[in-house]
Amino acid sequence: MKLEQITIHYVRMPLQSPFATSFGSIDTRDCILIEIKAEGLTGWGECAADYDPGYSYETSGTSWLILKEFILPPLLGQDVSDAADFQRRVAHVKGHQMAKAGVEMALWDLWARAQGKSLRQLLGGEHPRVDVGVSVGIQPSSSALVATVEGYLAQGYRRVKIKIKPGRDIADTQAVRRAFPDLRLQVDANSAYTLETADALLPLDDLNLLLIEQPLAEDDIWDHSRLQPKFRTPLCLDESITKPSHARQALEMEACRVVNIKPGRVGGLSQGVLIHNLCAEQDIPVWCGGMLETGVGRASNLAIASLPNFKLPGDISATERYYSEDITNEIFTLNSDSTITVPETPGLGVTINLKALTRYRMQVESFAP
Ligand code: OSB
Ligand code: MG
Repeated sequence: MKLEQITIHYVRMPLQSPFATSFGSIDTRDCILIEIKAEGLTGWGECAADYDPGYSYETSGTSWLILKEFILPPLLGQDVSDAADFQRRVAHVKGHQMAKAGVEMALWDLWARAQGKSLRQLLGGEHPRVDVGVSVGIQPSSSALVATVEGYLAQGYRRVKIKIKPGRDIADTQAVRRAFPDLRLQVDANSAYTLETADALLPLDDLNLLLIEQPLAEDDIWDHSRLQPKFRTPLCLDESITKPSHARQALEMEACRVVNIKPGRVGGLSQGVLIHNLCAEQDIPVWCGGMLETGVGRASNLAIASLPNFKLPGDISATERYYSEDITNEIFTLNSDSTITVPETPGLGVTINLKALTRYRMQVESFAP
């Protein structure tokens, strides 16, 4: 489709409650929404980069710059036919996967709308609803954590992930396990340990966890391969996998036994599908991570999570877990079986609430050929 106009919207959304991880705490979520007009249709995408570089080197600020200077100009006025074509056109930009992924998402929305198909159909997703869980930030105390988890269980979530960091790891996880002996439970360290300090995590091996997510640094895939044999619990990589070749290398090194796929982190939905397929061939289960997305990114996550090798519940929670007012008119709710229904209308299956968009928008810029 010939891309006639691209608009980038910088948005700051107030979170329902502060979200604390090993790399910091936030009470607002910044993101860039990408709007592309082509052949009478409009597609929307979301760039998942955070305001600060705690999770990844990419930030909403760097994404804004890279989009404006290097990714959007060569696309304007061009006929971009499919994801492979898009990836070729942005291959001159090293890294900046989240900036690329936001544009790819908007293009998928356009391509799907043009064909009258849902994104799930276009990606080859099979499940009309997907298993989901909730990612719980670090709380003021272990007892506060147990109470927060209890609240989510009362809402119907059947899988919980808790964030950990040095000093807030074993006791917190033990407290949750003691309170909920049968809960599907996993932990996420967001790379807060080193190969030397990660021995502190060994007691987690007795807590029947689904997985331990990203204990070591992003660029320490090799060290994860040294750490995994010390645990019966599967390690899962998040930050380390920023492209399909990293997934292949991690599996060759046996650095993990589960992979977290975030389309944003890996450069787009097409790259997420490639990693999904690679893991499926090797019997490595994957699941869909989250980045506190608005309804736009959430719709995209639901579509990819409906592919068959997404064997573990995703970090895709109901809208109300994140925002009291979302940027989309559609609100995602939790079904009684701890699933969320994948949108079925053409494209991403969501529409933008323009009032909310203008309320939360800090900056907007439009580009045409
Ligand atoms: O590591 O999975 C992560 C949120 C922002 C950045 C990184 C992560 C997260 C989450 C939240 O865990 C998942 C969600 O969107 O519910
Ligand atoms: Mg993670």
